[in-house]
Amino acid sequence: MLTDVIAALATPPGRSGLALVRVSGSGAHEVARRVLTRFRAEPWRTARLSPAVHPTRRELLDEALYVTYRAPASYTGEDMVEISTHGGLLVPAEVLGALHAAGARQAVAGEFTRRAVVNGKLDLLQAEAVADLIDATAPAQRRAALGQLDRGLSARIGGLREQVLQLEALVSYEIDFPEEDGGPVPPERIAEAIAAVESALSRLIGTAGEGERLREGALAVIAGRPNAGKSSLFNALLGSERAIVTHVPGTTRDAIEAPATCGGFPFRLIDTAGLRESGDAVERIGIEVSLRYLAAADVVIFCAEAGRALTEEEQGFLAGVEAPLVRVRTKADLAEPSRAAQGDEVVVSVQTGEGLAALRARLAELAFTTLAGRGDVEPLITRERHRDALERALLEVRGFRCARDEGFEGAVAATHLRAAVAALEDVIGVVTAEDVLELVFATFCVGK
Ligand SMILES: Nc1nc2c(ncn2[C@@H]2O[C@H](COP(=O)(O)OP(=O)(O)OP(=O)(O)O)[C@@H](O)[C@H]2O)c(=O)[nH]1
Ligand SMILES: [Mg+2]
Repeated sequence: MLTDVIAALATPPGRSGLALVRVSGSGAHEVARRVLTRFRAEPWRTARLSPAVHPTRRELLDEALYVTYRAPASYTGEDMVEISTHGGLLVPAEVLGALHAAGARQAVAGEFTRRAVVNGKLDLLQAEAVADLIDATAPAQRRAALGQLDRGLSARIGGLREQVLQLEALVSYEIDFPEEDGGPVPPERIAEAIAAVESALSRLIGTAGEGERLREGALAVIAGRPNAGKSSLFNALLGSERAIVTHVPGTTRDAIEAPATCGGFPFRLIDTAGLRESGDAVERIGIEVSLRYLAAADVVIFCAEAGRALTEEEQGFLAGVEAPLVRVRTKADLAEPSRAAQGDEVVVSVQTGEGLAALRARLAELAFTTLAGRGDVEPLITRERHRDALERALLEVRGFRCARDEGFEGAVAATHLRAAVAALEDVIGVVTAEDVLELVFATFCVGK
């Protein structure tokens, strides 16, 4: 296991008041001592001031604040030093350079958290939660990440693992005492236990749709005829003039994507080219792109001006939409109020701001129905990695049930349960293979 001393900036380079440089590994304190002239390791976890100098040139680089940690009581589980320097481009980079000159190696992306996992400070789900928290742009993402960091998901999957182990214990009686009448454990009891595990696994797998959408942002595609006010609505939902708006129909030629938060949930909002028969080659391509996005949409926001009847084309389009749909009537400020709303339409005006809050709420409800309805009490799975492993576990439990039904020998059937336990352990990261670690930490930032 690698425990050499690593150092990296934990804050992004750029103009800022402060920056944080982290040092970790066995020998981290000695490395820091060569740079921080007034370094003292103890007392641990106490902030102290020291000049930071280059170890060979002896040039003064900064007046820094530092905190020491002793293994295993640190984020990585190793000896650590965290140095707060002044911010900006130069000072943090020079302090980091000094630490390298003093014997530290530049950390690779995610290496601090990876060491935390290897040293048992975090399980794999918690490490992923750290990355999710850093990437969070919407409050719902933060809540899910914090719940996962607090071992909410680990505990749930640990509970499932426990359930499978108990099932294994139940059937092991049968294996040990096969000739007893019906075995010491009534078969119904085993059947019930199998059903309970299967349904608990299915329930958790059922959270994957919204869970993965929560991590990635729901794809909300704005569609409608040219000039319907799509780009105006797109800009209003973003709160910035991102897309070009003109009175000329066919203004938007290409799909434009931007992240937006609606009702506390993350969305990837797409403005598209207006849908119509067009002789213009560029516009036609734009329309084809619109249709591709529509096919992938989690929610479709259909726009038509308030106060007019929908055309046959529009009605045909609406009939063909498969994703959840919000029907929006735009430019409410121009329409007569009595004719504005119909059925479940949301009437909006980007001029007055009318209806925008209602539209945001509706989008959150449609794209995150369960999450928006039930709050955050239940853990959910947010990655393909989790879903794959849980599906494997479910398949093995089903395999176990079938093997029993077909009268396989108990020990043979039980191998399925072993495999199910292994799949669940994979998700939590009880024993983690090197390639799984590589995959999980590939997307991390340096310094985390
Ligand atoms: N008064 C009023 N005008 C609006 C409103 N929304 C859009 N408009 C106007 O309607 C015209 C078309 O708006 P866009 O947002 O460019 O329409 P679009 O659907 O993106 O059009 P294409 O890109 O051509 O498909 C512009 O002149 C906007 O200023 C609104 O709420 N009130
Ligand atoms: Mg447009």
